[in-house]
Amino acid sequence: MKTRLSNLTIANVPAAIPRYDRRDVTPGIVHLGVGAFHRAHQAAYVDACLADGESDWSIVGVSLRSPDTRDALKPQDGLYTLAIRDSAGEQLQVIGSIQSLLVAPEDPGAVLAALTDPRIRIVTLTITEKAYLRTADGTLDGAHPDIVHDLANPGSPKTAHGFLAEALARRSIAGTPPFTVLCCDNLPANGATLHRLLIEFAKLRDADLARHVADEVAFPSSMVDRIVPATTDADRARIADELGIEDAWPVMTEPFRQWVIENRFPAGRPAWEKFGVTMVEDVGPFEDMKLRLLNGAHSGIAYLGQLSGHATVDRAFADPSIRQFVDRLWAEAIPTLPQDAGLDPIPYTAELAQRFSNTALAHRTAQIANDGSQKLPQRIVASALARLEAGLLPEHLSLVVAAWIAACAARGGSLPEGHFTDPLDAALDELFGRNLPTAEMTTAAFDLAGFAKDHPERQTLIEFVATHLVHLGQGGPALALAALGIGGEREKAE
Ligand code: CS2
Repeated sequence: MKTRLSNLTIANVPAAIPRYDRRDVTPGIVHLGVGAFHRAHQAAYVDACLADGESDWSIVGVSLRSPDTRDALKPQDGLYTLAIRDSAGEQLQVIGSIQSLLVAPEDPGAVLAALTDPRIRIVTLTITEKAYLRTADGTLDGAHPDIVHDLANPGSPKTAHGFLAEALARRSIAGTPPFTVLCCDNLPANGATLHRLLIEFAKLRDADLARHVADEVAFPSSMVDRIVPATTDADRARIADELGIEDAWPVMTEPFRQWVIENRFPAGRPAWEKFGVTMVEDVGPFEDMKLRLLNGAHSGIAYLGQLSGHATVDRAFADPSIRQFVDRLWAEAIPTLPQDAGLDPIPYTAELAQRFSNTALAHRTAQIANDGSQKLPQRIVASALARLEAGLLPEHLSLVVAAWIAACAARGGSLPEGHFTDPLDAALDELFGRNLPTAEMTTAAFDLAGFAKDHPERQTLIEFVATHLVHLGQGGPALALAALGIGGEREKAE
């Protein structure tokens, strides 16, 4: 077996290594959800700041669920390789900004101790959409068992809400200024959303804490972007060969990266702007553009790709029908974006097309297909409803919703069982088992996912989706696309 990457072995690896003495850095950030995305994105930006001499901003990485990341990285002193890949080749960089790793279910007290450490001035989060525990109408799911648990056991929480609320309460009692909470998940107005949810949670504990969270804690919103496919065993083996030592969990990514952050950090922050981060007053327009154009297209590629037998984004995007569909999807979504924000979606989508064509990433469509019920509202449904409100049709956007339903239903049939997962899986399986007529089934799926809840255009959108589902059922994506005049004659579907 090869030697393991660590502080002791790093000096000779043939990769860029941290240009600072890791013994001199102290923690300034706790990150909740220390998965591959965080390690390819925020941790890389912080690494650059540490190398620039800002030595009091290293990261305490917290996993809220599984010990896997800690188990892989602890023997490596938190070090890991970031492999930046495109058709030109691969660039390896060892990242050193994660100084320690905690696993919340094993030791919630240790996580609270980190969060109440006065040196911690920022808490960042990438916990995925579903971990915000919202009901279909977007409010905090107060009946969720983990929320119920955290309200009853404030000293040993399970959820991000429970940890943040308890830590903020303890800091307030101790006279330690609050940390700034920086949400980095793909939610619209992510900072404001988390702020609202945390106030709701705190209200269930006590009114003073709710007031403290409302008035004294900053929740800037941010838009994060970097494509990060899940690491495979083949990646691990290749990186070990290239480094000459073993790295249990290297992270794969693309050259592109973007981070746009609202500049509200009362307790201070690293000078991220020196390394390409854009600090703004209002991140809204950037977020909408990214969610609706990048993530919206990703979900379309994922579900149509799954139904068409394309395992990776680049292969699906190389399919001329899917490519044409994505161009039309962008054309539908662009008019729903804020027009006066000074952002130009045309070069943006041209760059997206290049990024989706990156054959070195092998970004799996099944990975993106996970959690559609949590992702589609902000990626697809919001643009579809905006179009309907403006008297415009959402023909292509609505096909993504239909493809989501069809791909979910295909698992255990033309797609492998459990090929991707969704928090609604049990309810969806039950729904599909009822063999309802398409229109009723679509309405029931909208009810379950809370899509377009109480929106005046809901019924119209359901009808678009149901029509696509009929085509998908009769002739798969080829027929559904042909009905849109893509890859065949419109008449074929009529
Ligand atoms: C993807 C995102 O898995 C998904 O749902 O759409 O993770 C996407 O790759 C990132 O948001 C890119 O920044």
